[in-house]
Amino acid sequence: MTLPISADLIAEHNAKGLEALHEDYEALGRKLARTGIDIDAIKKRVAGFSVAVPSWGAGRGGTRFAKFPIAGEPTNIHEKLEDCSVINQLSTVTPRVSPHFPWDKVSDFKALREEASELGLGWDAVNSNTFQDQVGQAHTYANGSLSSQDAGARQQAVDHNIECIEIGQQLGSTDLTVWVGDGTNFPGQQDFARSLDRYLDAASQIYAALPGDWRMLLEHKMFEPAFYSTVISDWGSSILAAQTIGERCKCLVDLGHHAPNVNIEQIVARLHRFGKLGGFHFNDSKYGDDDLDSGSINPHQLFLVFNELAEAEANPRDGFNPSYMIDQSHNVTDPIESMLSSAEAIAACFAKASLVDRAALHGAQEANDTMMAFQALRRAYNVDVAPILAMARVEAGGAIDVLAAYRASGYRARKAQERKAVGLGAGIV
Ligand code: LRH
Ligand code: MN
Repeated sequence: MTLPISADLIAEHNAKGLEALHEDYEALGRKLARTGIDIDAIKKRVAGFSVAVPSWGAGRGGTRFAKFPIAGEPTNIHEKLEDCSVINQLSTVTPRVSPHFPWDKVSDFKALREEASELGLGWDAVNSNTFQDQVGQAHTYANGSLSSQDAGARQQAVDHNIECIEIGQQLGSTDLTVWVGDGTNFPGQQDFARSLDRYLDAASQIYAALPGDWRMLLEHKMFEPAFYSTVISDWGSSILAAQTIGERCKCLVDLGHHAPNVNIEQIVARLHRFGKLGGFHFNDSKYGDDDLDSGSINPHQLFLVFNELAEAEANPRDGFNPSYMIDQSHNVTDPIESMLSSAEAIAACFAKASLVDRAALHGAQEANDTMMAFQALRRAYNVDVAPILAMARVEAGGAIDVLAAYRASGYRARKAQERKAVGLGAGIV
């Protein structure tokens, strides 16, 4: 394996902080032991945690107004994999990449799989794209894809999703994420029931092509690109569609796809209750689908989502195997730094949720002791788990301070010399 950052550089960086880390870790260990928690057990859980990074997040993102590229940003999937490898090398919690097609299309996927494995990376869910027209495409998606009234567009979208499955099989993936932007901008533009029925019929054709060990993850979204109605607009439409389509059709929760202040942690509990919790796209937002860094706006909500995941893990329904993936648009930061920071925020919420005294919580809930129930969560949320995350990272060959190590590596400046410049543009990629 030839990794982009030298192990010596990471060791050198860690050497400066190791003594302080051990001090902080032992102090936290003594504090947690007083409440009966074994810090090494939490570290072991954290060492087993991972979240996938989106290939499309390795480059700068943008809005409809503009995208401002940075020097040395990746220009193809090969360079994106290199950057994703840097994130995993330093964080040790992002060993998989979630690709998007046709953005990441190559002629030899077997070679791409080997290339990724050489970089210490595997593959998570593959994402289809029927929200953009490709050059030379026979049928436009301007009026929708899986729900389009145009049978040709629907069949084209079905075929594309099946092609994504075939690509995913070559990469070793076992999940297909299906997000469609299908919807309307005007009342009356399309019939809600007929649109959904067309979607269900087309999605069922994709499901019929799903290999036995694969899942199909439906991603709901309230609005954008449609601004009056969206075919799969919320968890209700998604779970009903997943129940209609098939057992291995599950629901994916993109945190940014809900109206402000929606109780997303309750949606997680509901989807799990009915055995339909398939996965996540982690990010954060203040207004719309802002695709901001996970935990950067509302870290408490992310903690409450992981609290529900800890409850779900303890009470499996049709198993418990949600895919954890990041889905962000890095418009103003170095994408590698944003994904390092986001992976840390996500792992921190997983660790804090593991610190909740569930017996105390459940006891207080049964006793209607509201304050003590809330305090059971708040006590865990208030723990600074950074020493646990850093110790787990160091023991896995990662960096104590991921951002400092990344900056010390001079990786981006090096890539700015090697890579061709990305042109100005707009949009997410
Ligand atoms: C839609 C979405 C979806 C991806 C796209 C890049 O907003 O969240 O998951 O296909 O972003
Ligand atoms: Mn998403």
